[in-house]
Amino acid sequence: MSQKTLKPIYVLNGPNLNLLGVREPEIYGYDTLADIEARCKGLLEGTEHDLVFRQSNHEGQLVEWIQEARTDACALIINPAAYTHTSVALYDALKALSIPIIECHLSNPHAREAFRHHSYVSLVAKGIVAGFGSIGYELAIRAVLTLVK
Ligand code: CA2
Repeated sequence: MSQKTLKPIYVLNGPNLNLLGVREPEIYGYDTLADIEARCKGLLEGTEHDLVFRQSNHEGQLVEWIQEARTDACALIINPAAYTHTSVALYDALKALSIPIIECHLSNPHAREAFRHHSYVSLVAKGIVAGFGSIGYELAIRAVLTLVK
């Protein structure tokens, strides 16, 4: 098995995204998180980057992984889910990173309830992908590959 020579791309997912493909497909689509992970992995075949793809329902766990990404990742793609709109803790953790951060959403939060219109994460994101469903993750991976080249 050959070792990849460059740091991995981290993809972190926030609360309830483990329910993807199981509940509310009219908003979030039919793909599961495992389907999305497999397609993102496929995009990294033939590159020197591995994928670290994780989901947690816990804010503190996400903070720990963001801190880990500071040293271990070349870039971070994050769908913070509801914490997008509420979490100063995630914002503070993200602010400490010097790698590119891409904010990724399945839906377009700006076309939804007013409480989804503000994002703490956007303040520190290099770019945002939203509203394209699960392929948004692949668009984010492609953006990262261009950014870290
Ligand atoms: O559109 C997105 O990706 C969101 O980050 C999804 C969050 C929402 O709070 C954000 O405003 C926008 C919600 C994730 C909940 O995921 C579920 C998936 C399937 C069934 C139920 C919830």
